[in-house]
Amino acid sequence: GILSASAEVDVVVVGAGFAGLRALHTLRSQGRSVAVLEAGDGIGGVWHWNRYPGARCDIESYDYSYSFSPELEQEWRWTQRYARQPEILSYIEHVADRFDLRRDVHLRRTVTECVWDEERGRWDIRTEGGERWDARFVVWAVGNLSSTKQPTLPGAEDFRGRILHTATWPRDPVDLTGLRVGVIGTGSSGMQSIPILAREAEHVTVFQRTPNYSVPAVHHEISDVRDAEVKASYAERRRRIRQSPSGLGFKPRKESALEVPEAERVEAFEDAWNGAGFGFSLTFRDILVDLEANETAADFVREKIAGLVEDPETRELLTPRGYPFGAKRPVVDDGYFETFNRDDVTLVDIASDPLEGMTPTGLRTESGETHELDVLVFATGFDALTGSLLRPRVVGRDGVTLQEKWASGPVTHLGLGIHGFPNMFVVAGPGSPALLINVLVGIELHVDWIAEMLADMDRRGAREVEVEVAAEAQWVAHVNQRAAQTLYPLARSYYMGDEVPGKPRVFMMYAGGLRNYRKILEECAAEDYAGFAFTRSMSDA
Ligand code: NA7
Repeated sequence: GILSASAEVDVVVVGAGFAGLRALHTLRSQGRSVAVLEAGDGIGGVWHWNRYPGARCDIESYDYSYSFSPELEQEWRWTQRYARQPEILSYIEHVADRFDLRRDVHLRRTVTECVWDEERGRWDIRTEGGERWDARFVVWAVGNLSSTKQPTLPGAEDFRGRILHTATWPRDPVDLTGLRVGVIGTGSSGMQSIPILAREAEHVTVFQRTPNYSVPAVHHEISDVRDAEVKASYAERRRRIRQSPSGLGFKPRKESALEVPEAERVEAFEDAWNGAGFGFSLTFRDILVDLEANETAADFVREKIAGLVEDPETRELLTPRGYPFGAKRPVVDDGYFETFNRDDVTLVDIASDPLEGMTPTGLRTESGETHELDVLVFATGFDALTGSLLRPRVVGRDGVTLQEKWASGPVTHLGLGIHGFPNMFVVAGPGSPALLINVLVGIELHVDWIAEMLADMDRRGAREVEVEVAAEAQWVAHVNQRAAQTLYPLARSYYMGDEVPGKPRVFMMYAGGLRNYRKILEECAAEDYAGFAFTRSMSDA
């Protein structure tokens, strides 16, 4: 393409989801010029793309929202305990209008290259359309679940039906009336959409590789009384959540699951099952760290599943075994297991009989069995956490690319910065608690911390900031050590990089919890940004 002259800004933010928009708002209010480059044709990130039937957040609406503006908190009226995708997207649109964010968001700009210019101390950013941006800082806000993954099935090009992916679901309504629908994948996207697809379609066939643990969402509409109640003490609610281990309202008990009598333990699980949603894994303090304690939770869930599914063979196939509860992200579902009691829903176990390919009219497994389909839905997830960061060509000092730097897994200091890539930050990505906590809390923590660091750089007249190599090595070791204290490595999941064949198997996130992480960030800042090196401005040098 023809390269236009580059546009100069202080900061380029990549991505216009929750993280990118918060970065824009905060950095712009410091007087910086900011350009947000967004690949999609709308704002909202994950909530722009994931329009599949049943798409919802599994964290409560009041907590999965911005906390920077008390006025915004008071004005916005959530209608559901767990908001559906359209409601979250309209919230994001409202925020964009209310804070006049759109004028600095540039849609349909896929960043292809981002190269550090050593001499000028600036980033040279290029988009697919041939645009160039020249920025002092780059902030990656590309999301952890944004590079979609779709397995290649031989013969797919001959399939006469329609192929859809949950994460790129069309804007226009999809009419499934009278159609035979296949779904591959039983993560959150599959388990949220299957009950709804089953109600619409003629027949649904679910192709399951790994059964998942799930906890019921227990949805409800939010009454005016409840809304007023929350809004009367919103600041207190936010404060509590910021101090919590995972950014959820749910309070973990202090005991081990093993030190309370069985009746009390079951009662605690029962309570959590009937309303805690994602907080179920925090019912006792050691569910995610002690295998024996975990087994009590896993057993409880397995028994619940047994009570929900009528057919013994289907029940057995739907029952997760052989890996701990919560070691791969559990689902918060709404009627998933009961859906298999319908006679127009079939479960196919592709662990024992893997998919071989597609025919013009359906799917074939290795045993030669065929399944006739009009529509095939991929609910096969994402190249998580690192996928979208490694897609563009990011070139730091000495021509080293991020792909080279991260060849054996993501390496960061505090999840925020990377040695060799000065003046560059990542929001709520690998090396941070990211998806192990309420990501909205993680995003706001990061953006405020980065903004504070930039203000500090202004004060000291620093031109560049870069992670020190020793600090980075220490952080990676600490992240690994934290992960080793948990049960996460015992499952095959995107937490460990298992979701993409050939991806390095390392734990991707900081597992020490929000409270510890916040303390570490605060201490780093208080110790004059330990682990970060500043270069004086040219005039001072
Ligand atoms: P997930 O949670 O990564 O789930 C993907 C599902 O697709 C999972 O059941 C996978 O089975 C299955 N899958 C993936 N690739 C294949 C292939 N090649 N063959 C068969 N089955 C496959 O993605 P979601 O979109 O559901 O949810 C992502 C996050 O969004 C979720 O964690 C919440 O944070 C919200 P597997 O388990 O790998 O055997």
